Amino acid sequence: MKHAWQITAAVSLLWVGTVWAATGMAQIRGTTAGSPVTGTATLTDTPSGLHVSISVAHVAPGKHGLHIHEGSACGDAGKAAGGHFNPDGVPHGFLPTDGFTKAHAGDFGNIDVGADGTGSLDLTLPGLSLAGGKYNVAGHAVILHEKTDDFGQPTGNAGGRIGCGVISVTQ
Ligand SMILES: [Cu+2]
Repeated sequence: MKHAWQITAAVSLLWVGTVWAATGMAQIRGTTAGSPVTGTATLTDTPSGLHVSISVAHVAPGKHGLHIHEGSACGDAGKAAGGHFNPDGVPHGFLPTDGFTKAHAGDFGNIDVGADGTGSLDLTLPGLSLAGGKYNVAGHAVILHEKTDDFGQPTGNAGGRIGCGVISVTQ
């Protein structure tokens, strides 16, 4: 039989794990047959927001739009991921500076890819989470676009979807 303090400790750890320590990832792959695009998104719930670290490789140099989309599938050249993750039904923007009232919750802007075909993006986004609620990104798809997000309406004119991966909670 467990002592009360052991049960309390176990419950506390579970609570901390659920609220602050959740981690997730998405394995990004090319959306068309033979595409060399690869990448990884690593997500961590922290007290200051969801830390998102994304790296990609084998991508054409330049800025590429990077968003969380509503769907949880990557088929049909990425179209299966649906529209942007936009639980508030607001205009398109850049979440880190525009916030939830002027940007979609999935508006991560662009990832800058260098001449060697690799790029990385690190953002900490207050309000986003892996642990439930309106802004829970778990189960949604990370989409890497063919072109630059110019922040025009309705979705930034970023063209086709060259990379995609669905976010899963790992811990
Ligand atoms: Cu997008």
